Amino acid sequence: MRMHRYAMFPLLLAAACAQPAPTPPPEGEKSVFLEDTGGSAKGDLGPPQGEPIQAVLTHAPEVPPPITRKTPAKVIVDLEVKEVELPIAEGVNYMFWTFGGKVPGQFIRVRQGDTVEFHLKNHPDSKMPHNIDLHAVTGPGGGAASSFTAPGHKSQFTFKALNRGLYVYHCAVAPVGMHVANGMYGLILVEPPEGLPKVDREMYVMQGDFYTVGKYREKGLQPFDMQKAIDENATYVVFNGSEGALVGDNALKAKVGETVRMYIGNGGPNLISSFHVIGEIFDKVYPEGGSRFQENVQTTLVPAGGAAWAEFKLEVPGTYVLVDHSLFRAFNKGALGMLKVDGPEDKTVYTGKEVDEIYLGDKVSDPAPVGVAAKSRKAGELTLEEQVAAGKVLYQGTCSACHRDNGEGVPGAFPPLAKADYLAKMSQEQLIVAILNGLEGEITVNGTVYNSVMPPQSHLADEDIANILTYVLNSWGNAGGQISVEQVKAIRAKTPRAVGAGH
Ligand code: HEC
Ligand SMILES: [Cu+2]
Repeated sequence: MRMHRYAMFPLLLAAACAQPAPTPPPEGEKSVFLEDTGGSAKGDLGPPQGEPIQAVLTHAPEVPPPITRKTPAKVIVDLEVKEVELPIAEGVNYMFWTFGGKVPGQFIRVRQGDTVEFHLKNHPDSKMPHNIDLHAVTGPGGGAASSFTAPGHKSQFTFKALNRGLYVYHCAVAPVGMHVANGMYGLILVEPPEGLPKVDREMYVMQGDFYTVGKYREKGLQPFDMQKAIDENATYVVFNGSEGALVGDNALKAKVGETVRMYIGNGGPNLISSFHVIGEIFDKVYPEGGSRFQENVQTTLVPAGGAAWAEFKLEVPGTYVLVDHSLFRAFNKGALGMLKVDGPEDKTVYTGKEVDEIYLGDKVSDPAPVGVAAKSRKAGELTLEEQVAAGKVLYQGTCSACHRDNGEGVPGAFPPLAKADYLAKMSQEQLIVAILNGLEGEITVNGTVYNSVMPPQSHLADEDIANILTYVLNSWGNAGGQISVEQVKAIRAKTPRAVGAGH
């Protein structure tokens, strides 16, 4: 690609002669403008001026402040690689490899024409060597070969940011896929010389796919699974490094009337994101992080190792849900975030109720009890109350869509679980089998005949099934009882899988 770009030089240079360059370089400076494409020109704007500047780096979802400088500078970026154990989901930890201590890596912001002096440090506690390949670099490997850094070492290289745009950076030490799968990516914005139009808020959201030995939400510290990664069979697909990064109290926030610029990256390593905000239309999208924009966009494709940014105005309050619109990723692998917008209603734009609790399932309630129960079980001190509390959260995310929060079901469609005589007659084993393999055919519950299908729920972890059923048995006037993980595990092991059941 880079070769190709240079091969076209003479041709584009000739075309550029006919048009004035958008921001002329200082007198006498050599520069290369290709073509006036509304601020997209590539160019060396001359040598850095003034004292070197230390780049402000931010953790997602924060973005460094806009650059107001009118001249190129020497910008120093100090980025530290750390291998850290952090939650990827409630009660589930993962050993992330990070640029700056979190996933995604810290956001870097420079101006086109800046000379970037890059310092990469690898923390002494790291187990692995790491490096950095910035897609904003013009030069072999994007900096990778010059930045190979062993634990407890630091490296330095310098590049000139010739092209404006929003770029991914990532580690490129072999096995590259594994370093990226462990969270080694972030974004660097190269602002055009004239800057970007002013907006009220900027935010940083980056998607990534993760591969763990345990299944989705299986508790404890989960190791990386190389085979799943090779098979592109993601266990988690998340925004900003964990399932909970942008939900509940961590939701993104804005106010009615504000304009938002959302920088969206995708670290991959494997999956392409169909990025969508439920209830919003992107007024503008700069696809692939390039110079030109598209307008009135619903869902924008963000490639693995690519980026885009979206700009939109918020007209009405409420909770806007960020998803990868490959929906099983959103609802079964974690690719779900929230933008909470406060302010006055505008009934002429939208009238209705806001968050749909069933649609969002357990994402709206506090998942903390699930983690508490997992910890207690590990310590061998799990109580009935803890199981019930965890089961309630999980029930709301899975069963309540049909059986409702109050266990009353929906007349004619979904049988009640509250004071259900059918449930009361089931043995604990039958109950577990029904969850694993689903239930179909005619059944009579509290005098009403149902002849429908309950889909298998075997994607749930053993621990989650135990907690949900314990909650159901102890709620709404049911007879009580307790179901353990060991019971579920044993029954799963000897129960033949129903057609269509996962895992
Ligand atoms: C997609 C809708 C749906 C979901 C989700 C669902 N069920 Fe069901 N469930 C049904 C239907 C429909 C039946 C009746 C099946 C039949 O007619 O044979 C049923 C039957 C049952 C029964 C036996 C009948 C009764 O009322 O006692 C139990 C117990 C039960 N479900 C528990 C659960 C639990 C626990 C969950 C969550 C892990 C769950 N279900 C999730 C639709 C669902
Ligand atoms: Cu690495």
